[in-house]
Amino acid sequence: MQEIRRSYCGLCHPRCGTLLHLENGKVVQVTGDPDHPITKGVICERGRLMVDHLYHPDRLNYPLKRVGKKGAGEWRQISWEQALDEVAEKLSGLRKQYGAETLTFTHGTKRTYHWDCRRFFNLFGSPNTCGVNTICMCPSYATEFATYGGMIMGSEVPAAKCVVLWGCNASQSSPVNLSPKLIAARKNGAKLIIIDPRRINEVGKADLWLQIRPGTDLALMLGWIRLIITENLYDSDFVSRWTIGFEELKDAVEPYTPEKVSEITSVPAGLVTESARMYAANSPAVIPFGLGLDKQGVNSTQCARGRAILRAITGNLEVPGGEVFSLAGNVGKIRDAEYFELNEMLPESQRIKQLGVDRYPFFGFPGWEKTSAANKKLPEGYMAAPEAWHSNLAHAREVMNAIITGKPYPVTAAITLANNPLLALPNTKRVFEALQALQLYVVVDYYMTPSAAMADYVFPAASTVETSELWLTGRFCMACPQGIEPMYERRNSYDFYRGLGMRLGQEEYWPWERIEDVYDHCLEPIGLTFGQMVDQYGIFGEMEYRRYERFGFGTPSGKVELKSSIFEDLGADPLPQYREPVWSPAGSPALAEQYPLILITGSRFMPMYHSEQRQIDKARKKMPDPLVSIHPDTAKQLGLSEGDWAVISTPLGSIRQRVKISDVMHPRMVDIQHSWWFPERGAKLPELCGVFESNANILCPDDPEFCSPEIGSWPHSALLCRVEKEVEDMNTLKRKS
Ligand SMILES: Nc1nc2c(c(=O)[nH]1)N[C@H]1C(S)=C(S)[C@@H](COP(=O)(O)OP(=O)(O)OC[C@H]3O[C@@H](n4cnc5c(=O)[nH]c(N)nc54)[C@H](O)[C@@H]3O)O[C@H]1N2
Ligand SMILES: Nc1nc2c(c(=O)[nH]1)N[C@H]1C(S)=C(S)[C@@H](COP(=O)(O)OP(=O)(O)OC[C@H]3O[C@@H](n4cnc5c(=O)[nH]c(N)nc54)[C@H](O)[C@@H]3O)O[C@H]1N2
Ligand code: SF4
Ligand SMILES: [Mo]
Repeated sequence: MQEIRRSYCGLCHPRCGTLLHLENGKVVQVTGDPDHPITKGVICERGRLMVDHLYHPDRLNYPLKRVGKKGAGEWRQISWEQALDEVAEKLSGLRKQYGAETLTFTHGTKRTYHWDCRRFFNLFGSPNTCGVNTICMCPSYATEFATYGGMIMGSEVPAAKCVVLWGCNASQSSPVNLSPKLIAARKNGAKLIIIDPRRINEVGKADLWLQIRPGTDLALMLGWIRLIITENLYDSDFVSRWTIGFEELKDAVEPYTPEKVSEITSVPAGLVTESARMYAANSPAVIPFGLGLDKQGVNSTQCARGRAILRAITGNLEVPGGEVFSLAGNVGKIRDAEYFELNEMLPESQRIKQLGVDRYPFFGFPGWEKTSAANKKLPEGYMAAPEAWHSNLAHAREVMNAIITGKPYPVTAAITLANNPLLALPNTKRVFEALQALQLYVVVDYYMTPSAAMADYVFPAASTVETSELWLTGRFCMACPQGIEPMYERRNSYDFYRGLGMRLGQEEYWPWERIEDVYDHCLEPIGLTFGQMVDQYGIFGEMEYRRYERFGFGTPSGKVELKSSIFEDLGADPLPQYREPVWSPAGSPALAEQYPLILITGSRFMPMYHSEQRQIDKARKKMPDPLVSIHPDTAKQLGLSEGDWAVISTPLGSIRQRVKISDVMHPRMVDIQHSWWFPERGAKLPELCGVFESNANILCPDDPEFCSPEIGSWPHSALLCRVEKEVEDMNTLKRKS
């Protein structure tokens, strides 16, 4: 019997609408849903792998309890009831012994609901959720809340007259969302400026390409701001009516002449000037989010500030074809994630224990409380509220250190859901030491990952087609329907947290039995049920531009704060100041003698999504091995040929990847792929699926001097390394030693 059911793909952010083709109850093919109002039938090559993922023989299908030594790969299958009972009992005991802050959580990029985790943690009493948000998008969001009281959730790219792709590899990272919008913008005659140390695919269609030295973007931004001010290219009406701190900003950027910027960034001075003029003269203009800025460590937070300032002074905020961040019409009335997080339930006495908050108050409760308070002055439903899960976090390094040392207090238990800390977080050795030291480690995942292999309990997760989702953005709210019943005993994250909460005295806060009941509650204010939303795919709100004319901005002053009062109150630089990266030819010349090449990591590539798809044959056929990209001249000097195994080293350690010769790279730079592990090698120690062999994060540091002083963002880019031809397989070497 054949059947077609509507569902969605959640293998990355856009939540593309899909059709599941079933034969005798089994999904045999996934195609795009042509009636879907946003994705209109398009899905990417990864989305087409959903069938392989859904039925993969390595999928976790039942809860497992560790029976052998940690990491020995010996498990017993138990029921969800028993697993939840045991985990809850252990958590309860640890909370009694050490306090609720003894439990931590590590998260990845948004795959599941997240507010359910925050709700559970707030009710449990721990402020210590941590993870990749410290470097992924959230430094941008948090600083945008501080600067103009909202976060850009989707620039209006197709209608823009100028698009700046700044550290954003759209063809590989956003093939279904940003990439087609760029093409549409170009068709409409938009200018395209690329600022990227690599000659990415879009360079071929661009008006200008600035091959910037990694980690120096802030200097370029300050140069752009200076030029835009001195040549009177800014929107003086907007600046005088709607910003504060302009004079101070003007003074702060004064040193950044095109010549000085050129010296720092390696971009020719003429190009600095030409690009700034092109951006300022072609409004509306947009600078979509690019991780190349968030992942550069010391300067990342102020880069996000620099970009926000550029958007504001050029008059591009909240205009058609520009940078829009207010919510549209009815969409603003839907109960949002922050409503469900229950942050108010976590008392001050627990908030102050958040690990890392002393060093990075802006990214913990103090900063979040300030951005929240400013946001609450606006009428309800006008702007998204700053969610605690993406702007209020413990710092992962501080958490790992506390697990290892017991200081400032014992952190003894951790939950990981939809994250692979051994591959996603920097300084893998420290993370590994921490996972080993935990008294209780619980992982919820699709597969037995290297991180899951270190757990005491592993729970099987439902794929997105086995559950549902309400996906809220500024313009529309999308209802993503469950395609099929969960197979085996896979469940969604809501069931996991509710199951734990119900066993830990939180019964009154989990009244909704199923996730769809929660969505009904979300939609109550607009008089729809989740089922009705699914039938109509979602709702589009009416967009009102320049609403600040009526209500102001959600900042303490009600204006765009070019000089940030929130940063100033919290002891951070209120105006952006450029810092030389800690490891760089100019910043550490002695080190650069031993490690002469600039290292960037993690440029996205299809069809992989972070550490996923490594067990899917069709994906591995396309990308069988981890690749290090090297310029032909550099490869020649190092005696490297295409396909050789190379050893890449930083002062933190060495890994091996296969050489890809590519003139996309600057001769002084190399780019290594991130998140590589080898599921085929077996999930037990010491090999642990080869997680220590080609993993980029073995090379990436996270000590305080490498991190941004405001948020603690660590560097996955703008580092130094050495590359050598592998003389002998590192495994052979290891076995010998
Ligand atoms: N060196 C370097 N490191 C980086 C980066 C880089 O550029 N360079 N990028 C960083 C960035 S931006 C990010 S966002 C992180 C990504 O880091 P993560 O988001 O942690 O990504 P993964 O390592 O793939 O781990 C995600 C895990 O969640 C599982 N999973 C997927 N969907 C679900 C689900 O619905 N439920 C559950 N329970 N599990 C699920 C997957 O099987 C996988 O094991 O990596 C960061 N690390
Ligand atoms: N295929 C695939 N797509 C993904 C993901 C994935 O794992 N795989 N991950 C998703 C996630 S969580 C994220 S956060 C996004 C990120 O997606 P993007 O924002 O596109 O991020 P990246 O590809 O990491 O890097 C973008 C570009 O930054 C450049 N870059 C590196 N260092 C610097 C620098 O110092 N300055 C400048 N100007 N540029 C620099 C790199 O050359 C690269 O071209 O991708 C999402 N999409
Ligand atoms: S993996 Fe592809 S099909 Fe799936 S949500 Fe992402 S872009 Fe869409
Ligand atoms: Mo990310």
